[in-house]
Amino acid sequence: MTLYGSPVSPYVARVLLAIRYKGLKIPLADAPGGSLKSPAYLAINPYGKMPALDADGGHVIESEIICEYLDERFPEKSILPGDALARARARTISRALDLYVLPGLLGLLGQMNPVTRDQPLVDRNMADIRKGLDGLEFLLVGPWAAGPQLTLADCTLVPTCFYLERFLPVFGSIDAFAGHPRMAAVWAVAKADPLVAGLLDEMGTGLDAFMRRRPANS
Ligand SMILES: N[C@@H](CCC(=O)N[C@@H](CS)C(=O)NCC(=O)O)C(=O)O
Repeated sequence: MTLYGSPVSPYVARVLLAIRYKGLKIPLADAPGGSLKSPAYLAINPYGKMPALDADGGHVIESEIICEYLDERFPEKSILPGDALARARARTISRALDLYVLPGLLGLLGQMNPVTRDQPLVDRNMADIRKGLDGLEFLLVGPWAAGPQLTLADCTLVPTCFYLERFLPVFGSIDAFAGHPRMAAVWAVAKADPLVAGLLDEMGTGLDAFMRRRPANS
């Protein structure tokens, strides 16, 4: 098996955390054909997005589906433990982050420069992020996102918190963690875990390199 993508993507990082928690050895590689829009990669993922998993005989796309696929193939150390209700809780937290926090957060990436910033867009995204985080405050269980151990919910929450911590101070208007104590508590538990800490280091290195490569006006 091979996972295509870069750890700077929160969607790739989510799958990497699942892989590492499960103790799997699946290498990470750049998109075949040299880019996400190459014919070779579009034949794997027609949306031209990372990640994609070469699953030995077929491909799986969409980060959450890849995580679930790996958990089914290698059930030994599950990221969806417990009964049906516990699994639903973990999936709900992961889905809520995907739908209600990550789009607004990643939409800030092109708004870093105060000179070229579209302030109404930033304000809309901030309002969306706040609403998403308010809902999560209700959903999170603790000490990990969905209970006593790392689950699919944490695989999504960790990369999201990384970006909340890196991006929101640039815009100055909300402190995601001060206003959301449950989120702050889960984030503190996650960050103290060596597996998570290693991934966060890789994401940080990747994001720093990505920002250096970006045009100065974005
Ligand atoms: N829903 C997808 C989202 C994947 C996604 O948006 N990946 C971004 C990187 S963070 C990407 O590949 N963007 C490239 C593009 O859209 O051209 C998933 O969960 O896998």
